[in-house]
Amino acid sequence: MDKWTRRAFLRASVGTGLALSMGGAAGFLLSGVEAIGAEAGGSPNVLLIMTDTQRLDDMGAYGNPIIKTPHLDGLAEGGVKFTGCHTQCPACMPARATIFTGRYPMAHGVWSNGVPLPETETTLADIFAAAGYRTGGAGKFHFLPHWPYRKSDLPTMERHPKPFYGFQEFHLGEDGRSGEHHLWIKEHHPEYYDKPDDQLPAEVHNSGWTARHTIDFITRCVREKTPFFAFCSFVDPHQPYNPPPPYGTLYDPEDMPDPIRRDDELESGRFRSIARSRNMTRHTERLKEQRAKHYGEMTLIDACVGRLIGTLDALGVRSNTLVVFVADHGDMLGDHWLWWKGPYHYAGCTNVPLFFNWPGRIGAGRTIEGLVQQTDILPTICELVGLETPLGVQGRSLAPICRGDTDQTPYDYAYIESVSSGATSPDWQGPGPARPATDRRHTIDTFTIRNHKWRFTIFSGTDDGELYDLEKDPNEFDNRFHDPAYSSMRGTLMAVLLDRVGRTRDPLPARTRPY
Ligand SMILES: [Ca+2]
Repeated sequence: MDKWTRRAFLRASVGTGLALSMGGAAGFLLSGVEAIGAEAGGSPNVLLIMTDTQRLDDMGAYGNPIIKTPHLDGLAEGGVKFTGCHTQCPACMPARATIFTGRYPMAHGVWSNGVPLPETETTLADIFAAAGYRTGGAGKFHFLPHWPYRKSDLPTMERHPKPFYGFQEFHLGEDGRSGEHHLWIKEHHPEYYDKPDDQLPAEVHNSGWTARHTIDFITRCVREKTPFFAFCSFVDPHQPYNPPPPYGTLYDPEDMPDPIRRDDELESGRFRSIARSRNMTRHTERLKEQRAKHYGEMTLIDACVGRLIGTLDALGVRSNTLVVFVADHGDMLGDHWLWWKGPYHYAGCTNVPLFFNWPGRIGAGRTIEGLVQQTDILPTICELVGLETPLGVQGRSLAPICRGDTDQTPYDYAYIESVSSGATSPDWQGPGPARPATDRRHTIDTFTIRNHKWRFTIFSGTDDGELYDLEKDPNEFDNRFHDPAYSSMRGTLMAVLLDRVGRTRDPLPARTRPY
């Protein structure tokens, strides 16, 4: 079945689940969860939990001795934890599109924030809906652009009475208190409408709201004996870092680690102009205050995850539910004088936590250090629950690793790209005038391969790049790209990189005639 035919098939299948889910949505959020009793049999459920802008080391289970994430740690240590997962693009929309399609940015087409996920792509939710599952999600999807933070006109189920990228039920609470979360506060908690996040009760905050919708969805599915694919997607610990009480004061800034950086990077580093323009990153004390609040946002998320897992336990479906956790990308948090995320392919920005937990089905306590990618999440979930992976998926299934058949990951190198374009569509709604598609004057694309020994990056259209010898220089300080001592290795890595660039393309649109 080609992509177009398959899409039509999925659309038809999704429609059949809609009436049920719309009816169920009328029942509002539960204050508590009643035990249903018997363990549900039949098709296994899936709970995909995602965070936004979480580094690998923003979790106790990944070696952070300060941050408190006991529920996430328990899940990670009770399953298979990957330490070598890299995003294929350190930006929200491309990373999410990759996780949901199992395809590289140059295949699904979401090469940057601001590009909608094409309707022709098949998402995880499409696959589960077609298999007879109930599909529901809450929180940050970011399949559609946010800019300029349209507070009220993002899709809601009322306004968009059809599945949203395969989700029969969806509650969008995207960045900047927008979408349905914004509307909900306005209607149900007007006293907090003008308050910043750090003055909200945790239950009104986006994280609490996202968890509650997910809990409500799961509870209804179990009661109606329908297998579910649930997506619980937290907007945090994305900036601004301002968690509600008590999470904003949970950590002492003095306890925060120093950023990984060196003075000479401000003079000669690739991103020195960006680093210099962000005055805040100069001040270590201020950085540590922000990091303490970033950690606070993670601990609130962890409390929410504890409630999600408690719900699965109370409903008796824990052992029939695959739980998957991943972040879309990392955060520089002051490393290399940089902040947030961007086309920086340092580990702080690209290396994300990923684990699979399924008591009795996935062995506990295993840590896999080999390289894996966000492209692999979709085929892994499909294989673990017994669904066929659609044609066109480019990632590799990690199910054999999860089952304990092997510790060997499918890659010698992870691949990362950040592409840019000066051109904008005629529908451009950002600052400044629209620029024609032929305007490529500002295009510099960044392509990277990395493993545990090397990080190699090229900037297209220039003779510049980055080459770090990670065994000698794990913090990516000394760029050997132009070092004659590394010229042979540079050639070898260039060949590997060009091969990956070529193999990640998927020409679109599909042709309609032989010639
Ligand atoms: Ca935040």
